Amino acid sequence: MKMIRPSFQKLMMVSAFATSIFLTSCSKNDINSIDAAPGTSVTESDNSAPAGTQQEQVIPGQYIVEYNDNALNTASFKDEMSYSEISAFVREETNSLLQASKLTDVAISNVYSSALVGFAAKLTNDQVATLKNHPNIKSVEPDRIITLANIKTNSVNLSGAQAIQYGTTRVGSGNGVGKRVWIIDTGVKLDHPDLTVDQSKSKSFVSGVTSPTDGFGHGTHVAGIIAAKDNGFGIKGVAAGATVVSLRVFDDVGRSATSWIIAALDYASKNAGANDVINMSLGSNGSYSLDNAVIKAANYGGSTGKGLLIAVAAGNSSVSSTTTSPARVNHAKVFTVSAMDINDNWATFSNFGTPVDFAAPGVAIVSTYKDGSYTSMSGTSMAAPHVAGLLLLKAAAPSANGYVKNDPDGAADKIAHY
Ligand SMILES: [Ca+2]
Ligand SMILES: [Ca+2]
Repeated sequence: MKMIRPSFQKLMMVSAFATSIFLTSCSKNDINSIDAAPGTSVTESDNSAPAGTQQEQVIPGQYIVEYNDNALNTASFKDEMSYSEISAFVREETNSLLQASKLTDVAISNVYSSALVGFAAKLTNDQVATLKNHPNIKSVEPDRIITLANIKTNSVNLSGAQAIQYGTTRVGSGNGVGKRVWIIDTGVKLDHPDLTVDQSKSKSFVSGVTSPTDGFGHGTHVAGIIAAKDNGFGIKGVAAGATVVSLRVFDDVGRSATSWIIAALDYASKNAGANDVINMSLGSNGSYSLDNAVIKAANYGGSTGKGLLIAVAAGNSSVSSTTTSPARVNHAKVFTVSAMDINDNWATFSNFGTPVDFAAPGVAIVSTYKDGSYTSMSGTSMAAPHVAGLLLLKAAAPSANGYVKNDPDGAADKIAHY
């Protein structure tokens, strides 16, 4: 179906991943052609720099602070209070702690109440030292800003009957209507005709940006793989017709910060329902706070068992995913996903290693796009949402069907299946 030139794999690898947060898709200028379904035509759109040339840099004076697990016992009243009430409580307690510690002029940019409990703030070196020594503080980590290059796309005009994509066929699909996925990404095109977006719950965590729509062109693609409607046109998602919530953490030029991503996890933890799913087709080099926020989201609800199921992209740097957050998180409800092609062959850009739970299709995937149309993209960003769709359908770990070929770590990943 898709013709891939030999240069493909090399071009996927441009990421300076060791020092980057990434959106785990790659440029598609390497895809020679797309044999689209009947009634389709293919056009090239090649007006951007290669994806993967992202940079991650510390934001001077900006930190993510986490409380010890029982310092502010928000879990004990999380069911009685609204998200804004519980957030206000953490802000109040934080102000009290800062005052008691004689820390003045601290600008708090985020408070976290429902995944990890803590805050993000501007701090001087002396203030950081004081907080690190405070008995109620577990960690103080520099916040980082992440800048992405544009993503190249091959736009696909799906003007005929609905075309079932190979990835959906390979992993299996079902009726997702009434199920709900929270997508932490560049936003989602809110009125794409092939998607059902819950606009009231969707939210931007980007500083100075209020709209949760997709200004960059990545999150809408992820959304379609998971949840495109079974409606006779366009494509069909793995959990077709599931409701999408856009949690936007990248701005129009592809910039994010670790503190924004944690804010999105925090919001989802409190507001999601039982058996909801989070998709994270993003990552960075190791971040203790980001890993911890994912673990806390997966544990949310504790013995009541609500805890969210989370699909995470392994990353695109051909390295062990043990170097990558949150891909390296090992948790029964967190599923790290490597990428393969239409023939079950390993996508050589994909990260590997023991954190990987499943392989899924991630090469030349056609899905919904930010302008309301359809496009092809490649990356572990496209593999993770196949697994997110299965998590929605099963409310549990996917089954498996076969093993990926040529897995570089010598332990072939199971291929996710309904
Ligand atoms: Ca459709
Ligand atoms: Ca493996």
